[in-house]
Amino acid sequence: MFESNEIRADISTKSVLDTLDTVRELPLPPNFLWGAATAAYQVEGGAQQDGKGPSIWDEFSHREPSVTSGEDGDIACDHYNRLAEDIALLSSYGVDVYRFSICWSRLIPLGGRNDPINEKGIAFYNTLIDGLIAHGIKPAVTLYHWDLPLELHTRYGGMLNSADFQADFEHYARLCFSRFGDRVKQWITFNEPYIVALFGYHSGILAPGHSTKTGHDSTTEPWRVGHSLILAHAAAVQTYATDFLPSQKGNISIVLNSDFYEPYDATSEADKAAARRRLEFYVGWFGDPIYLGGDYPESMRQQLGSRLPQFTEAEQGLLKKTAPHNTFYGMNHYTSQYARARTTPPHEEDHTGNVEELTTNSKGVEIGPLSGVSWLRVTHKQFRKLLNWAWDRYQRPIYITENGCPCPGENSMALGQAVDDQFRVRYFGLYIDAISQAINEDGVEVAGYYAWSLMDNFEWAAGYSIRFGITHVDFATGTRTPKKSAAYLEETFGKRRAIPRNGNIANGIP
Ligand code: GBH
Repeated sequence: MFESNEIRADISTKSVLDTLDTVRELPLPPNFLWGAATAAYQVEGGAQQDGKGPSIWDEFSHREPSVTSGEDGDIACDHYNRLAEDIALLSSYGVDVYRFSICWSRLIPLGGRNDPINEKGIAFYNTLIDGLIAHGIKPAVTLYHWDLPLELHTRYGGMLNSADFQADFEHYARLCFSRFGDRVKQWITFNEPYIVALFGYHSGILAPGHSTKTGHDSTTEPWRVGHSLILAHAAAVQTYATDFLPSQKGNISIVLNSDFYEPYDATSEADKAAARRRLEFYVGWFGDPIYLGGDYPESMRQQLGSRLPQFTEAEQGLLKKTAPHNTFYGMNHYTSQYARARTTPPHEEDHTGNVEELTTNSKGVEIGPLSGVSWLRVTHKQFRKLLNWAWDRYQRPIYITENGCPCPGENSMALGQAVDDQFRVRYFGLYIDAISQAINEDGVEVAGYYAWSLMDNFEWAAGYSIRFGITHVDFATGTRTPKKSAAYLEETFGKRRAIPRNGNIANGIP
């Protein structure tokens, strides 16, 4: 499964650049926000510092025999010990926003609602938040980016236990709102629930590594985990809306990721339906209950039957009540694929809506040029379509909470070549053009763009070999070196926004 992460050192960046479209530098609204994003386990390190408890990723990345790249996040970018330097770096890039995640087991080492709180963990995030604000940078905080306190997994199966997980997450969220909410105005509960449920409990590529191969029931676990995530999200939103919103006046929502899907055969009704169904299984799974306050998409109910949990009446009430408090749509987006309807009945473990996912269509046309990782092709035109799809369905201002790519062959380049990241510059430029078109030509509300990632980091199961940063990190020494894409982002957002950035306009969070 890791072959799919192979880098493409065989392709020279120049010849690949020739296959990419030209950037048009189309305009953006003056109050459009831009920034950079990271996640705790991918950058912090300090795995055992200052009372932090272990998370499922500490356990998973050390599991023997190795089930990932063999690398771990013990040190990662050592961000935990280089905080001042990294805030200065962000400031030098001129970002409006920094999206980071809080490591739950730094605040509550055992994770549970009756477990002790670690004030040193709170102090770390206070220093970060205060440092950002002192530099005029808005913090956007993710409560959960995949690092569940290990104890909750051992104690009751983590997200497989909806009631306990909901209660513990609500308690952790409340702690964060009460300690940080005076200064944090954009909250994200969960990063990519789809990936948590399917990569954690179906393919087993991510922690905790459940799959049929490892003796777990992948025909039911992902759907139960998804259910728990939706309910825990709703509980946190309810708590925020009731106890914090009146005084703190911030925003809260979730981040949903997905590819966009084009029909494999553009003339086939079955493939067109397959492309629509694929998005319902990807995004509607979470988006419909959360933003529409409704049930799972009908297509999912039909295929999954009793394996898809039911919402009780009380749960439905909670979803209805909290739906309007999700004031934005957080979108992580990287790439797109073709969807082809399968002609055989769905396999019990199918999670796609019985759709085959392909990179080449019926006419032999590739969806887009390959980046430095096999799952990511440059598909900016499909990005514009996904923005329209999300806006039409959910009618919330969209924040692109992650977008980025590794350059072909980047990991095997010398520093001087790696920081001259023209492929990434072009990718950013094209995707930002797509945002401009969605806003100005299609009437979609897009309010911000957070590049993934501030710096090269621990790319989960792929370890350190896949680099998404706008900053190069030498993992042996921790040395940071800005790449050209960092300067490009500052320059392009400066140019595209009608008036130059100043203290007054970076205030666009609705
Ligand atoms: C995001 O997920 C994550 O939020 C972020 O932490 C991560 O660093 C970033 O993407 C870049 O990957 O190896 O063929 O099995 C995006 C969704 C899910 C896309 C896992 C890649 C692995 C495909 N990702 N998927 S494969």
